Amino acid sequence: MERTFLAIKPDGVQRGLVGEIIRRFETKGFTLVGLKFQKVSRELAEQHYDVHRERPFFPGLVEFITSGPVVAMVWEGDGVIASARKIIGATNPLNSEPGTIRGDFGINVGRNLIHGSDAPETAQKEIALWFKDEELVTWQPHSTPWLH
Ligand code: 3AN
Repeated sequence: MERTFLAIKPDGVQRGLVGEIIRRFETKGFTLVGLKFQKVSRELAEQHYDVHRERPFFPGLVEFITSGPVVAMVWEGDGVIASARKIIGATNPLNSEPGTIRGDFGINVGRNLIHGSDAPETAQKEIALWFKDEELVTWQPHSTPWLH
């Protein structure tokens, strides 16, 4: 079963949107398999954003993600990687459609509330970076897995 890594960034936590954001993935029908609330070390932040190392916004990105606690999560379900990206919306909240998390709650590309893995390889890498195997819970929410 496909899994993705999502993280509610410090702005999402500060604005009291944790419940609202989690609700969207729950009601869509995806299954939560990992969840933790933590301050992010500079080392973890730099590893997480390694592909952006050469971008001009990299220092600000690391500064921001380490500035306050984040909610790190792993979600599971058919097509969850692409679907979560749709639920999240475009990178720049000014271009995100209403109905998406960023479209409904954000206006600033540097404060876009939530991160979601963009492909199967990045999902695998990010899950391994943020979670130990034993922190992930394999479970069936229903005896009828098609019913959400
Ligand atoms: P996404 O989070 O939609 O996958 P990426 O991977 O292109 O977007 O960028 C990673 C993060 O870098 C974004 N979530 C955003 O916080 C930040 N970012 C991207 N582009 C810019 C930019 N032009 N200025 C400032 N921050 C940016």
